[in-house]
Formats: sequence, structure tokens, C-alpha cells
Amino acid sequence: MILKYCKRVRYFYKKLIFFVIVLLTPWVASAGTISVDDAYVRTSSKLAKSAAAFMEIRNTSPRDDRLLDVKSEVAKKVELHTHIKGDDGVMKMRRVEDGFFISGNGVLKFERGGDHIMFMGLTQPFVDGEAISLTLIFETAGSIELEIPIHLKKRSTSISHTHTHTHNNSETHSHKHTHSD
Ligand SMILES: [Cu+2]
Repeated sequence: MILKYCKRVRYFYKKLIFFVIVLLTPWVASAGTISVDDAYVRTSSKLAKSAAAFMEIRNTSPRDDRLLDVKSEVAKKVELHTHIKGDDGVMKMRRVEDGFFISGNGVLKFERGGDHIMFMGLTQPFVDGEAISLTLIFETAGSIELEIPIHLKKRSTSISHTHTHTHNNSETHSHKHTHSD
């Protein structure tokens, strides 16, 4: 009788431990948190076949992360680019194969004349004021979908402010907040 009772208690504790682990898992995984500010994409002209996107990517997690790749339907090729000074002293764009490292609580800035997201072979016209969607793929935080505005005349200084914020709590669960003001 006592043995039976003990077995039942042990079973109960096993179940309890299991549920505690299930409850705590999303907290452990939610370390991958990325927020994106001031994102926009532009082309040099209406007839341009390429475009570039700029933004500020913030890693609000203490864990290091890496932006591995970018995907979008609006171009045949989407690549992570940087500017490197060539032998002739002229700045050239170069694809970054290994992606961009973002330290824990660090910021990755895509800006004019520096690192950027490159769209080559646009599959649709880029109309000023409209938006495109793209997916950022991070090593730790996973994929994050963004809607970013098309600003053809935007200068380096920002006038408007857009903010996208994504938490990836687990592989099966993610939600997104978008604020525009
Ligand atoms: Cu480029």
C-alpha cells in the first residue's frame, strides 16, 4: 500500500517536472530577439534594375547572432553587400558570403556607402511610397519577416521612422509587432 502510494507520488513528480520543463523552454529560447529600425529600400532611378535596402538591426538578446541571408520575391537575387576600397582607390560593392555578425545587445547598421542589402534583377517596379517584403535569416533568432517602405528620394538622414519588432519564442511560435509613426 505504501509502496503503491510512493509510486504514485513519484509518477506525479515526474509529470510535474515534465510540465515545468515545457513551461520554461520558451523562456530559454526567447533569447533570440531582433528589432529593426528605420528600414527602407531605394533605387537610383525608376528604370533601375537594382535596389538597396538600409536599416538598423538591433540584437536585444545577450547572445551573439549572425545575419546569414536575406530573401525577397521582388528581385531575382538578394545579397548581403559591403563596400570595399579597390586597388584603384575606388569603393566597390562586394558580396559578404558569411553574413554579418551581431554581438549580444549589439547593433548592425546598413547604411549608404557601407553595408547594405542588395536587390538585383527587380521583378516588379519600385513605386515610391509602396512597400516590399523581405525575410532576414539569423543564425540564432531564425527568420524574421519585414515590410519595408520604398523611398526613392530618401537622403541619408531619416525623416520617417518605422519600427519592426519580432520575438521568436520557439521554433513553432513567433509573433510580430509593427509600429509606424
Ligand atoms: Cu550592393
